[in-house]
Amino acid sequence: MALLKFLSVLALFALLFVLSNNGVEASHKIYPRYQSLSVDKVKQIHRTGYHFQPPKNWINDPNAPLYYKGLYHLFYQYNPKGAVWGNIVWAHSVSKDLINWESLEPAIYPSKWFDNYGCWSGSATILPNGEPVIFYTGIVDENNRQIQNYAVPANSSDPYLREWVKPDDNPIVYPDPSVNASAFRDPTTAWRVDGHWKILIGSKRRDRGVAYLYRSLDFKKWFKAKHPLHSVQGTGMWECPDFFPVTLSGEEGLDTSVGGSNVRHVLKVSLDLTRYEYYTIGTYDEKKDRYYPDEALVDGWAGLRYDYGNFYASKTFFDPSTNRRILWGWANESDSVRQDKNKGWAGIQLIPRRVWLDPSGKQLLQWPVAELEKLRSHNVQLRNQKLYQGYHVEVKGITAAQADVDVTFSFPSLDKAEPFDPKWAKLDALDVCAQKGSKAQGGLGPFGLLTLASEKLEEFTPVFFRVFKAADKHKVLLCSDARSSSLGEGLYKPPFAGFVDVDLTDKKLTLRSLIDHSVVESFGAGGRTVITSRVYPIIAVFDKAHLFVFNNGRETVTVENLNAWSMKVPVMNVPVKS
Ligand code: DQQ
Repeated sequence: MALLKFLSVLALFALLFVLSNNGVEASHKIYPRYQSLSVDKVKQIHRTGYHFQPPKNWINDPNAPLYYKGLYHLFYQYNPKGAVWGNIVWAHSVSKDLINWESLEPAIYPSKWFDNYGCWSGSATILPNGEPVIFYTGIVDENNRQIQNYAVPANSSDPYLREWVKPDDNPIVYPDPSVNASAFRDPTTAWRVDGHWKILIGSKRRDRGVAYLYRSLDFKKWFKAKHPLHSVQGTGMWECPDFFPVTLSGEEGLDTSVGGSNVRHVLKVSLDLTRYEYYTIGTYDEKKDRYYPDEALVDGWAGLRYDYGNFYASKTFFDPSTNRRILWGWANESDSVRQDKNKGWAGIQLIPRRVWLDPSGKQLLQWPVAELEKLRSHNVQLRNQKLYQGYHVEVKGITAAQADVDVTFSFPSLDKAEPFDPKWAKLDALDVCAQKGSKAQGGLGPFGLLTLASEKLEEFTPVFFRVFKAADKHKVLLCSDARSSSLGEGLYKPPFAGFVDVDLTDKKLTLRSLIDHSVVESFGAGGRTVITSRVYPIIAVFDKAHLFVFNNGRETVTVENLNAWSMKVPVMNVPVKS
């Protein structure tokens, strides 16, 4: 009887869903001329050497990362027919170490009425019996109306999880008439409190970003909670929400259902309007199912970011084999759609990062997974290299187009730091970086790395610090500035920047940059501020790329210790041998 009642409610919702317009609107840009234009030739020049990418075509969001029976799985949004967004399926790769990847056939692709127009982003949950379930967004019509579906492995004894089935009781969640049906997507990993499972779905109400909460007792029937977990006026559509606990004591990651007094929660959202993300750290009230971000943090566009550069649609997962929480993020191209079509590929996944709570509790810290270090080969070092004003010194002997660099700078005092103009308090770090680039002489800084540089510096991407003296304390700016990165045309070459909340008592700043042909991922001060730039040099390519350390500040800076490694090429999406 109860089942009958449930089915009729479901049928009513289905009917309402089909009949109603639910505020449908266009959101994802379609390129009819290009989206199914098959790629005959892939241009090699800016392809990455050790970042995750398939042999050709378009990729976007990382989906449902998970660890199962000794293998890491990464699914991702993929266009099997072309190099621009469209025809989206879930491509699937597996790895033993997060660095070497083998590819499998797409796991989830349009095949049912509830996903015929696309299989958009989603997440995986590992059930108490150890088996994974995927939740994803199905597109049901040309207007991109969205519902949530689930898929399970056809054979859970297969560690490769090759085949996924979509049971007949799909979909699991319809947008009710109060929800904007074309802005209702990207279900999170589920977590469980007192026997109740919960998930979030990203959405918006007018220009308010919303994370709707759904609950279930049996993981099949899902009911919308009376109020969202959280929402913020003026932030627009929240894509790819991610909600997870972090421990107050140490660096270990926690399974998504862990709660208690030793835990804080993180809510990250990807802002469709700005195409960047922000996160807050806060308290999750498990009884009321409400999330309260810490008051000292900005809960909006100017909030904390995992990455102040080209980084979007990210997702974390808990790795039970090493007790880490690992973050995946997608970096789009910064060239034009036409150039992508000509390259035959677009998009990379950035190197997975371990994330944990800074002991201050005020922000997260990130670091590339340790497995990346297996790719380090030839090593060169600089020790106690003084950088006087105007100096740049080449780091010779490595493949500068494909490298990992880790450097500690020191300075004798903070006295020469330039004053921080109070007017800048209203500006983004990015605007300060735009005004005070790497070439403008400073007091303490700019100093740092010139990555992907041509020998005569016609092209270079500087990653650098500038230290300012504000009324109450010093302010450290980290910039990754693409403005001089290429002589090529039709490219987006922004300066990216973030402030670094770091203690300068020891008068040192560290920087690690992962350089890989068309991407530079930089971790300032041990992962306190991270910035990714996509760049397309035309001179500084392959063995014509150089790496320098530089200083354009009046204060002399010392490279206390620099290690740079040439990076090897991992196995990258070679099909699994069956
Ligand atoms: N990309 C997916 C959506 C998601 C967006 C579609 C974020 O599910 O909201 O490819 O990049």
